[in-house]
Amino acid sequence: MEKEKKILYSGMQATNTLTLGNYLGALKNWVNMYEEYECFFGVMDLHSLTVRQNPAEFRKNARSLYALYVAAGLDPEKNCVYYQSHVPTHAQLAWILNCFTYMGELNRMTQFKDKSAKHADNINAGLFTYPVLMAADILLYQADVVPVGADQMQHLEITRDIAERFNNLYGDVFTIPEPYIAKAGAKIMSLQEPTKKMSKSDENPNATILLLDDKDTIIRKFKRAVTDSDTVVRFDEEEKPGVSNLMSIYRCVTGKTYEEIEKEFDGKGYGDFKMAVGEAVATELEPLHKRYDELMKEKSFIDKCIKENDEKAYYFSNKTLRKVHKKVGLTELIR
Ligand code: ATP
Ligand code: LTN
Repeated sequence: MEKEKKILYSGMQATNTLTLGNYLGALKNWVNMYEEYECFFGVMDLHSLTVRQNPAEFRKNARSLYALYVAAGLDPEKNCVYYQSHVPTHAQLAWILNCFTYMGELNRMTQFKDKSAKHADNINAGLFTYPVLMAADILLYQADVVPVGADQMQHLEITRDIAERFNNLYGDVFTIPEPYIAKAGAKIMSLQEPTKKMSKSDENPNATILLLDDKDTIIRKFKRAVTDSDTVVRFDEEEKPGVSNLMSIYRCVTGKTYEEIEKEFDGKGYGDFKMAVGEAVATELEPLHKRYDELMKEKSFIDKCIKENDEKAYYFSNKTLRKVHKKVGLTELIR
């Protein structure tokens, strides 16, 4: 592949079902990236194994994630959308990079600290080396940019450190990736505790809008969203975090500015505003639901996309892996 377009890489773990936060903060912004970049998006199923999974459910979630990517508008003929576990180069490079990563660096990762507190009975080595596998994902494709939410910045920094260390030893093997944080939707907050991030592992079902929630559920959850005792729709994250979060969701789905939203609801109460946000989100998700249902039935189409893109990902990533093998002095395959 000629490097005419810059390369973009991202992905999500195949754990649980996606939230409106994952959609507005990540997926929705990926859809048109192919116009500017050569894009690779992984279903990060190897990363999901760092937390114990029920095998049947896990397999279903991974398939559902792939279908959600496509239903949201990621065209698998214009983007390389593939399964991480189907492309062996990821685990192969991760091993090598493990030998170029220090325990001290990994010890500083806040996600490791958070996840080990949450899963105290299963603090496995994979959870510890999670960022090294993520570095391998990114570096294998020589990615120039990696769109992620603010919470993944630390992992991107360690990726850059590992790449620079390797390049200093062996010459320019890896492209040093830049993070790309979307302007709108980078942090959608919980509907129940608007100072906390909307997260798919939240125990309160009213705190999160799931991407596959039906219209009634979406509207009901927005009606129950925590706001404040005032009645004015005004953007002020400090004083009015609940209302501001709803405004930022409304802005993401309608494209309206905060001033336009303030004007639209001038003199109206929170009831009307919440209803409008719920309706707008449900309308945005309606075509996605329809396409998702169709895709889950079009087994052969999805299978074909997975197979072709797995092969493309392997072809591309294997070039980097072979270069790495050569540089570190592993003996070449005899053909
Ligand atoms: P968990 O709740 O289990 O930590 P998560 O909902 O944060 O999971 P990830 O798979 O870690 O989901 O994230 C996938 C992508 O979605 C990442 O790029 C992440 O930054 C983004 N993302 C997740 N939650 C939000 C949110 N509330 N607002 C904006 N972006 C988000
Ligand atoms: N750690 C990321 C998922 C992820 C990823 C990647 C994102 C795994 N490998 C490579 C971007 C690039 C997460 O939890 N969101």
